[in-house]
Amino acid sequence: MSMNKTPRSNRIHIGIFGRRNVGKSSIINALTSQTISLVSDHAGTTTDPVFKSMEILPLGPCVIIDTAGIDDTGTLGELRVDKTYQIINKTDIGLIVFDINQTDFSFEKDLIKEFKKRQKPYLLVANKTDLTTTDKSFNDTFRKETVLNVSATENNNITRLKDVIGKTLKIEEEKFRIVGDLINPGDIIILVTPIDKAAPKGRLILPQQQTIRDVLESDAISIVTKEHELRDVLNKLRVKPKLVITDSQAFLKVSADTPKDITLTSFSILFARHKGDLEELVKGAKAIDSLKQGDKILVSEGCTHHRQSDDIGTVKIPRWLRQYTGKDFEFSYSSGYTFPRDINDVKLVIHCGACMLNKAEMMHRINEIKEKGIPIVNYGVLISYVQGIFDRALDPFPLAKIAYEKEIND
Ligand SMILES: Nc1nc2c(ncn2[C@@H]2O[C@H](COP(=O)(O)OP(=O)(O)OP(=O)(O)O)[C@@H](O)[C@H]2O)c(=O)[nH]1
Ligand code: SF4
Ligand SMILES: [Mg+2]
Repeated sequence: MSMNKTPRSNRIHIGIFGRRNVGKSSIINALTSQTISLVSDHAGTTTDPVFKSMEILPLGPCVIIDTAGIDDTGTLGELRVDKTYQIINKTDIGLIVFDINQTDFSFEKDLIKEFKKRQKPYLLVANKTDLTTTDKSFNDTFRKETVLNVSATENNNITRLKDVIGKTLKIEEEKFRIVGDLINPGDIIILVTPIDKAAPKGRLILPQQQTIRDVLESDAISIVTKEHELRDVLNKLRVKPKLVITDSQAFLKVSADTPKDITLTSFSILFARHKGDLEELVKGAKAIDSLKQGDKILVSEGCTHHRQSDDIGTVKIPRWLRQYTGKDFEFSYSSGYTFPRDINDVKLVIHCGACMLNKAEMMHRINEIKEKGIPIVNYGVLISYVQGIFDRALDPFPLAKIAYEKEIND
């Protein structure tokens, strides 16, 4: 596709932030190797955010947003600060640029906070490395952050910067795909969707629809079947499917019917990753084994769907937990957009697949629960755990497996 035909909304937005005169515009020039941003040695040259569409290799079509330096004071300054925060909302990735010889970092730390609040990725860029003779490391100032040392005017480390931008964006994109990052064009994906009493009349539920859509967007092929026909489908196929995705409730049967050399996972695990934080939800599974008789467990659902007689949250999950642990627990329930605040004595939170919640809402819940030190799992993770198929269902997600193994070894 020609870059001119890529609409701005589909381009990667890279926002450049930082104090005045640190070299933001110069970094853009270096990234694009062309002079499109006005550079000068007077602080405050770029007064309004400048949007430029361009193609940056290997990133593809981008919009670079050159912001005004925002360490201004006074009313005009406040307005500018405000504008900059709005720009953060528009960016897919932010570069927080500072001068390598700088000693005060309060401003950059404030910017980091704004990015974190919005769950936006960012990189720290220490510019003007040509003006320092010491080998500076910012490990003490920015623990856990990625800091890249560059020189915009000398073109030092700019290729690496592009590379890291690309990698960070890729990780971010993967977080938001349902399954697209796991499959290739032409792959066959089998979706197993039981049609039982709980299934809505005349349609498929949202996670199934969205997964089919994501498979199609990857130019892959989706075959939708019920659990009883799966074996037959597999026999009729001449090529091995890339992946089988099943409703968690049919996991045992589907796992038995799917040959071990075919990757199998569940809709809820895919959505745990898509909507929340798979690593955190997987780590929470460890708590299942340390639950004590009578412990309080909160089952939380994202919407108030009509409950069936063998409802998953109120009937099946309590039953499975009792069977697995041999203990009885005190369950409480919440549903809809409200989430109980007074949960300090809860030993485990079990959340639904959150198909009706957006990622921000689910992340907010996970973070709040995590801050209280309470483990959280979701339906899919719990079901696969108590049914002994946890390991298999997590095979496509090595990062989550590592997080879990770390947790049990701690
Ligand atoms: N030595 C050196 N000078 C640099 C480097 N990057 C930028 N400069 C200089 O720093 C000054 C400011 O650069 P700009 O790119 O205009 O900085 P800016 O952050 O866009 O500034 P505002 O738009 O005013 O906020 C210019 O004189 C640049 O030539 C670098 O890596 N090394
Ligand atoms: S939001 Fe939760 S409870 Fe509601 S339909 Fe989706 S998974 Fe079920
Ligand atoms: Mg500038």
